[in-house]
Amino acid sequence: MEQKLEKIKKEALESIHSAESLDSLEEIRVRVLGRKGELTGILRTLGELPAEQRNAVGKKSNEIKKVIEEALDAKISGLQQASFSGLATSEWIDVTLDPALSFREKKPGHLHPISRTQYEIEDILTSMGFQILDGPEAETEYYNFEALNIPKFHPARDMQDTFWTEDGNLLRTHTSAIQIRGMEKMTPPFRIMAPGRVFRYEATDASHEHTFYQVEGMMVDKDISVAHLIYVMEEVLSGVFKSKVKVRLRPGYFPFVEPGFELDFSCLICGGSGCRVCKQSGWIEFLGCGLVHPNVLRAGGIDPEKWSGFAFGMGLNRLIMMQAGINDIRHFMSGDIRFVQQF
Ligand code: FA5
Repeated sequence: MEQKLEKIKKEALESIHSAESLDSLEEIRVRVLGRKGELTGILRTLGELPAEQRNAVGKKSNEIKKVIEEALDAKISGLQQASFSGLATSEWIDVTLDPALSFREKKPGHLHPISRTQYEIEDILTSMGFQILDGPEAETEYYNFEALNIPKFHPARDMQDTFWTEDGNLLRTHTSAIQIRGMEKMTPPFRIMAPGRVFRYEATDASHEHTFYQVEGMMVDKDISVAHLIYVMEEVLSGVFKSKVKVRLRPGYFPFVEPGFELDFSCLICGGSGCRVCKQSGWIEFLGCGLVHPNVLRAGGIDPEKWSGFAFGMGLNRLIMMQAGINDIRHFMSGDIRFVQQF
């Protein structure tokens, strides 16, 4: 037994000596002195030893325990001391460094142009009483098409090429899907807006992306007319461009509005006299809008005999392209930091 005790002591002191971290010292303590440790095991079985051995082994075990504990304590304080003195070299700050220099090296981040314009539009619309709603990017066919008066096999589905999921759902092709979700939640009268990312299964070019951003707006109240729509659109655009903007409507077809319109705004570059950007027309094509179709109100649980509404859906990417003179929509998704840093 004595030999066994000496062996435990020798091995423990050797491992303590060569330990390089507080964690490994803790492992040694548990291995030797822990509840199931080597030395604790011997102390526990003292009662089973013959009386003449019991005292001697008990005394020896306790002496060894003390020696090991002292060695552990000494090594722990040694390691702690060493780590404190190492702080001076590992965590120093050069107080003489020019703060302007270090600031330039670490450029602070800023909002992506899409987020910035989205927040601006949110501010303008919420100041007019519009409430911001959110909806899922992976949608059901019902919310994206059917409830919007676009039944299966309707040719209008071809206007928005769709990414279908294997389980028969889809990636929303427009934020109009949130119109129905909104109507289900709200009680008229209400004004809602929904910014979000949308997806279309189409080939990309300088003005078409497969993933882009839209902002949807919808107002439902008594006797809503096209005049309300025009007023809200002029307010939004004048706010975004920070100067008075005029809009005009042309007939446009979207199954979820009747009448439906394409909305253009007066070209800010030439003031309406005609230039390259507006293709000499004085107007820039901007978004789709109209008065909410009675079938859509009904799908949202709203009585079209009592209530009417307008809705619009604008493309954020193209708006920012016009604002900032960006000539290719694919820059937004390129992940090129040089593009984002310009804003
Ligand atoms: C729609 O998405 C309708 N939901 C808009 C609407 C809402 C009409 C409410 C009536 C009432 P459209 O497919 O035209 O419509 O898209 C709206 C805007 O999204 C376009 O004006 C354009 O700015 C942008 N957009 C459409 N397709 C792309 C594309 N592939 N890449 C980038 N922007 C696009």
